[in-house]
Amino acid sequence: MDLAFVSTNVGKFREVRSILGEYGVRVRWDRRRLPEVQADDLASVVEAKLADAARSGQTVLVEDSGLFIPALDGFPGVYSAYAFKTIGLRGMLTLTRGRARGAVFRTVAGLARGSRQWTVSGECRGRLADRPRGRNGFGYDPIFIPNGETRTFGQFDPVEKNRRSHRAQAIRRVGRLLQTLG
Ligand code: ITT
Repeated sequence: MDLAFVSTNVGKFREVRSILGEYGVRVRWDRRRLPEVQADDLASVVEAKLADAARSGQTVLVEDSGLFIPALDGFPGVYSAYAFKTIGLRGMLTLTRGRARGAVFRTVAGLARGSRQWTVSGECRGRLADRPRGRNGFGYDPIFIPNGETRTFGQFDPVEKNRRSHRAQAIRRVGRLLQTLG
């Protein structure tokens, strides 16, 4: 089976391709920037992305992810891409200095086939590192340490990250869904 993954982010594409490969799904990268609505939850962003991306006769996948820091009332959350581009990893660590280190990565994925649509989610709990560590992954990976670990996602190899990340959980749900749909 073939599926189009619509995203500008090559790091996401690589992870999604590898995970859905386990389910026998071939993922094509549709590198389009979809208009991102200003919404305060990932699911609303995904619904809007899906409405734009869905094409009749194709199976289309989109997702939106974010890093939620409880000590900052959930910031950057849905503003994660903007915060990454503006204040970056160092800025995020400065903002959180002296505060509780807890952090949660969340992904909401949306799948469309014909006129039918599904959304699934995944999350990974952890904490912020004191400084960026590791060169793997992308985005906030060098400052995020999943629970039960001492290393950041930036220090995980891609296979390890795909075993436990927020995206891996959401995309495995997509894989199982596709299997039941046939
Ligand atoms: P799209 O075209 O798919 O929207 P994007 O990079 O704009 O790509 P998001 O809005 O979902 O995607 O991403 C929010 C931010 O969170 C962005 O800066 C990402 O780099 C970062 N991010 C998303 N998933 C991540 C992950 O697994 N590890 C680290 N950072 C991640």
